Amino acid sequence: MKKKVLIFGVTGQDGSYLSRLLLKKNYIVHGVKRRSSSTNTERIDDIYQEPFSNNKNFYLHYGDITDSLSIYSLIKLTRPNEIYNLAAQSHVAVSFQIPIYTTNTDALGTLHILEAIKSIDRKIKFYQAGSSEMFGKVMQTPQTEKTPFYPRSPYAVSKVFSHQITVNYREAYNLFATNGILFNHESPLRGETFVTKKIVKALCRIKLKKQNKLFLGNLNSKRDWGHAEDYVEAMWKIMQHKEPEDFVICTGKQYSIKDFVNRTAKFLDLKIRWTGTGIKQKAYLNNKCIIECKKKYFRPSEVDSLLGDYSKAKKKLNWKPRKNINLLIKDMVNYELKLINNIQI
Ligand code: NAP
Ligand code: G4F
Repeated sequence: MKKKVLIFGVTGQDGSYLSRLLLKKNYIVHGVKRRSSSTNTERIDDIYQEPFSNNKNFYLHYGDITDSLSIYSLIKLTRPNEIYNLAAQSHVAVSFQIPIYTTNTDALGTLHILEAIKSIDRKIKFYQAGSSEMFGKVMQTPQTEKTPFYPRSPYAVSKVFSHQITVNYREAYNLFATNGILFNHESPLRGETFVTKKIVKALCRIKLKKQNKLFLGNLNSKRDWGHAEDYVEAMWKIMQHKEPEDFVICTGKQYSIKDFVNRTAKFLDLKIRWTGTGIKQKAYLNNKCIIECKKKYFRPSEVDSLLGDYSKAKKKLNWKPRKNINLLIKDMVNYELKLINNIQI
């Protein structure tokens, strides 16, 4: 019999890649989308597009992880073998502006799902989308599964709650409940306001003379960036492991935001020149200023440096990242250029 999966957050970057992976692995995929006044299914429309195509292995349901009854009903209706909780208000900077909403979704939402599993069927496997943001003001480098958490935003604090409650339900009720501690992962489907997408999109548009300037925040923070396609494979492997355990998923390489800008500019053959330091940094192309920093993009408390160690995942799951930062940039730039050119037509 085919395995069934229920994905919360199916309309997001990871939801889209995970759905494709699991459909290829012959799963029946049930995805949960939120009611929205405008379309929010662009990332999965090619899998499921009524009435043009009707993928018999892919189903969408309305739901919201802050609505415990809707979660309970969906789990009862679909009776999945595996549940992936990818749903979240996933923007760190936004979490400072809407902290209570973020906590309701990113912390309590997880508990609603775990409670439903506990009362419906304790054999359902559960994956929680944890984040390297939980390491925050890092206590050691590189970060491993044993590194203590020091969250620096309402988003990260909520994710720490979700991580710990997942461990607690595993220990207290013997659930197959797992945490992936994923470092930043990007792709052509990355949300528009995350820094990599913002940089790639703007530099492509500047190259094609469709935009004059890009405004950014802190250029000095460092991230360990991987490709979402590689990371959803890790999620699946975590769920197939014989024991429910927690895993750090990362590349083990670190770059600053400025490095990311420079690599993207180089790929696009834009010869940029920097001046200034801190918030006064500016980048010039042919003596025209194309990048400036704005205070509004800085965070009340920043995570300066993230760098992971994926030794445990390599040893126990036989997982390692396939795409490095250059392949990631190539993938994102090519997608963006194609999109802009299609819009031109
Ligand atoms: P994303 O693109 O922002 O997707 C988030 C998904 O959650 C969207 O489908 C969104 O629906 C949905 N959602 C938000 N609030 C919801 C609610 N109350 N009820 C139901 N669904 C809701 O995020 P992502 O990059 O794919 O990340 C997936 C998960 O991994 C998130 O939990 C994120 O926090 C975590 N994570 C991400 C990274 C990363 O670098 N990408 C790293 C570590 C952890 P709409 O489409 O309607 O907004
Ligand atoms: O792209 P970001 O917004 O990602 P951030 O904050 O690291 O969070 C992402 O990764 C986490 C995993 O570590 C996920 F859990 C989370 O859901 C999300 O996917 O910002 C990256 C860095 C930050 O230091 C930020 O201050 O880029 C800096 N930055 C500089 N200028 C900017 C900008 N970030 C954004 N979003 N926009 C800017 O203009």
